[in-house]
Amino acid sequence: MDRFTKNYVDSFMADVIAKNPGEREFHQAVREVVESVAPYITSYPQLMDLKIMERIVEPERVILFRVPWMDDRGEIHINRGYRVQMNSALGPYKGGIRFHESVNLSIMKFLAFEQTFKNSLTTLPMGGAKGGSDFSPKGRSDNEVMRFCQSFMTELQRHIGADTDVPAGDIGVGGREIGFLFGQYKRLRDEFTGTLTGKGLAWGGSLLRPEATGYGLCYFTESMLKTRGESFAGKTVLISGAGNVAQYAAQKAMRLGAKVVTLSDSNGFIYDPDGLDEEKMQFVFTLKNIRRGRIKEYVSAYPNAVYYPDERPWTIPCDIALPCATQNEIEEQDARHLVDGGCFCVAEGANMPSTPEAIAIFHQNGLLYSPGKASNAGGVATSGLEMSQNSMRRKWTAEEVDAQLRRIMADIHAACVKYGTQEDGSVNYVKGANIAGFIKVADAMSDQGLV
Ligand code: NDP
Ligand code: 2IT
Repeated sequence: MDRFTKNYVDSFMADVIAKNPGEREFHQAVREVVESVAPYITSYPQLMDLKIMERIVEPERVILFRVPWMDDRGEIHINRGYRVQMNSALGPYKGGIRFHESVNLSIMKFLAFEQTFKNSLTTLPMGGAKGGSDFSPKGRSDNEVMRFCQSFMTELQRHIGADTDVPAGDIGVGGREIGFLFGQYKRLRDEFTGTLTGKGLAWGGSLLRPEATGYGLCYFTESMLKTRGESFAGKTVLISGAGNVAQYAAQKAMRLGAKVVTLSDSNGFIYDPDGLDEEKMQFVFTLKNIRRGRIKEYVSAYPNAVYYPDERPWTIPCDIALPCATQNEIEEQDARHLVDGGCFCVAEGANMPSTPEAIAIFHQNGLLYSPGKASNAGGVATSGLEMSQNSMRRKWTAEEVDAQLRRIMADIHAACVKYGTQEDGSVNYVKGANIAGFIKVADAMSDQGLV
């Protein structure tokens, strides 16, 4: 980076930090994008004059609201609801809803910011948004979750719509929550539209949407591996998380011939030296999605496996790591462990799971490394396909959706290669994804005038 570009990044970040004090995750996500696109921006004075980057980091709208609800014992709880409508240059706002006790404005803004570039990469017409609440469904009854979702949607419904803003799931929001949210939306607005994605298959959902993020992650990883003449076959794979993304990443990696040896949750991880198989996967689906249990229960069913409480999986030797839990779950020391353990490929299923220090270690050691906005885009891409099916009032077969998902992931990989190939022939997927995602949004914003 030349001195002029470095000065641009430094002064830009100083402004962002001053304007958004304490928003650590938001600063982290912005810095990564600005560092990638600064050389591009500084060579196009028009983008500088139009202040495209200054506009992109300012959400078009932030909605913050009270969510009161009553638990099964009659006690009243007050949570905070959010919807950050970041950018609508490419289409209606689109992005998930997260229910987790850690949710705050910084996390919502970083996710909405990432979503803007991710959605641009999918090639589909979607703007960027994110929403959620500091409510955790963990340990709550179905009735409590329903009452919370109804209260949340009672306010959110006035800000969303099929052509305005289309939410979906994320951490803590799966099929059950989308059902309750959709029911209340329909009741209040008296319309059966595709305003949420991730819906049930009988009422407007798309085949393969539940699988899409994990499957798309594996399709993207296959393309990365292919650049080195490699594949999943025979590789040892670490996966973190045990939720939606982790489950289907594990299933697909296993079906592509890999040995998946770990899964985790916020309490610890399980290591199964024999690897997952179809039967073990069914156990995990039932454990997590029906019984809503904890991953440590895996070792009671499969005693060859070991449970490591309060630890992350990254110390286990592997070839490939697929982080699928949450932001900043791979820190510098974890990255060193991965490198020392023989890992040569890290593809992110979660959003921003690697810290900047961890990413630097991956790059220094020549790993194949892809940021979530490229490799986990299959989820929102299939949400885009669900929107298309809803608009046409049609339903595509699983084969049709899978073929489109594969094509989209291949196109995203090609875009990363186009904009991220270095002089030595290696691909910097961070640079590639950020520049490719940015150009479309920036061009659309210049076309649409000062809004
Ligand atoms: P789920 O709620 O289904 O699963 C989340 C998993 O991650 C759980 O195993 C959870 O464990 C674990 N986890 C959550 N927070 C933490 C934490 N602070 N520390 C350690 N573990 C944690 O969510 P998803 O699978 O949908 O989402 C996982 C990641 O993928 C997120 O980063 C999300 O933003 C991203 N993503 C999701 C997409 C989707 O379509 N669902 C699309 C693209 C990205 P526990 O039960 O203990 O909380
Ligand atoms: O982070 C993400 O891309 C998601 N949680 C999915 C969003 C969506 O609208 O499907």
